[in-house]
Amino acid sequence: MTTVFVLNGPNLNILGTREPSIYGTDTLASIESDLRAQALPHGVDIVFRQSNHEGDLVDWIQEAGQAGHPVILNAGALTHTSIALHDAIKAVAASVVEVHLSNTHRREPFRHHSFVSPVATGVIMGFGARSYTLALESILSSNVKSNS
Ligand code: DHK
Repeated sequence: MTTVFVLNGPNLNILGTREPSIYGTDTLASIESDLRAQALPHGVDIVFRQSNHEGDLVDWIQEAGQAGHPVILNAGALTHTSIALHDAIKAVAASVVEVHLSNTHRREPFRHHSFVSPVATGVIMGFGARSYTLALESILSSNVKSNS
C-alpha cells in the first residue's frame, strides 16, 4: 500500500473559522500537512481532497476503491444523508475509516445515524484533528488493509 485517500465533504473547507467550539481551530490545510508528515516516513503518499458536492465524493471513493487504496472519509453532513456514498463504498469494496472531528453522538439526534458506518472498517470521532491522525495510524499499522 503506497497511497491513502483522505476525502472531506461539505463545509470542511472552512474549518478553523467554522463553529470552533465544536470543530476546533485547526484548518483543513493544517490537517493535510500533519497527515503528510505522518505518512512520509512510511513511504506513503496522501491524496487529500475536499468537496461540497456529493458526486465528487462518489467519484473519488470509486477511484480509490478501484485502485485498492484505503480511504479516510469525513463526509460531513453527507454522513447522515447519503445512500449514494454508502452504495459507492459497497460497490467498489473500498476500505474506509470514517472520521469526524466531533462526537456526533453527543450532538443533535439527526447526527446520530451514519450511512457510512455500516460499510466502514472502523469509525473514529470526537478527537478533533487527531481523529484523522488516529485513522492514519490505524492504516499505517495495517489494522486496515488495502483491498488490492
Ligand atoms: C462534520 C460535519 O460537517 C457535520 O455535518 C457532521 C462532522 C460532523 C465532524 O464532526 O467532523 O455531523
